[in-house]
Amino acid sequence: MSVETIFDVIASSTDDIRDSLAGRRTYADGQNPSGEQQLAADVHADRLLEERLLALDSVGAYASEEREEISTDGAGYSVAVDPLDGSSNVKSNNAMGTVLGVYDAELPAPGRSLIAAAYVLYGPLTTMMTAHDGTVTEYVVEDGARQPVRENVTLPDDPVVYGFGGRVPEWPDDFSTFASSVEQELKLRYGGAMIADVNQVMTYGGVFAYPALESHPDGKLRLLFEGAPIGYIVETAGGRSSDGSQSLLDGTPSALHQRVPVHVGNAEYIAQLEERLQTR
Ligand code: FDP
Repeated sequence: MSVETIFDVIASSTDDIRDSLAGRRTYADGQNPSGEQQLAADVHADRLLEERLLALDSVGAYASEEREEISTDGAGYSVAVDPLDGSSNVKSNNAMGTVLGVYDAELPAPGRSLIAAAYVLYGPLTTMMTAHDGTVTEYVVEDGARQPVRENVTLPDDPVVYGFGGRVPEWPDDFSTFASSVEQELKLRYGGAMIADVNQVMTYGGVFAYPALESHPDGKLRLLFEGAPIGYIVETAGGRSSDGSQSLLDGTPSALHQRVPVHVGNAEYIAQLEERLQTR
């Protein structure tokens, strides 16, 4: 029940987040803890979700990609939020998302402490994907309310699409070899916001990756806010996730804003990837 209440707060905040975008496409003064410039829209969504999630009795801690410290308010679950994932897409008016992990532990904690995760996709429609109690459900969100459109979501058996982030010359050779074989089988669909790209995989089947890069051996995405919650959703839907050698849920973060290479999708592709990366 309390997890559904957390999901309801996220759903009921989507109109406010969407409505705030028009006037907040400019950069704010600060950087986020990963050293990236923050947009006014990132800061606004972060403050709004902090206030609304911490107001719930079931939530005791709020951590976000946009702030250094964890905000606390008594006992309860720890929520880790990327308030606006893919926010560099605000400028070009392309899709973005919100990502949420509900951890039954003090943060930083491994993905195995997740008891639920969800994401919102701000596309032509606002949709939400939730994973909890072994089930993934997709909703359309209208006027802040969730209407289920797909229950017991599983990755399609016949994968169709792939999307890989980072500059190709920066990919390690073994990842490039894996990518070349994927290109022979699947169709490229890449938009530059993890949530939008992962949602294509959840819809059509396939594989998404933001791999390790030569300049960033740990990749770009953050384990607690992005990698683990997405891994939890994809694995609950029957797919697999990997940091290159193990499930994203098995990584133990030593820092709140730790980065991780992210690979998620149909099991056969993640198996191929791990085989390729481990035969270096
Ligand atoms: P953004 O920086 O626009 O917020 O982690 C954030 C993210 O977007 C992901 O959503 C996306 O997959 C990735 O970074 C894209 O980064 P680059 O355009 O720097 O490759």
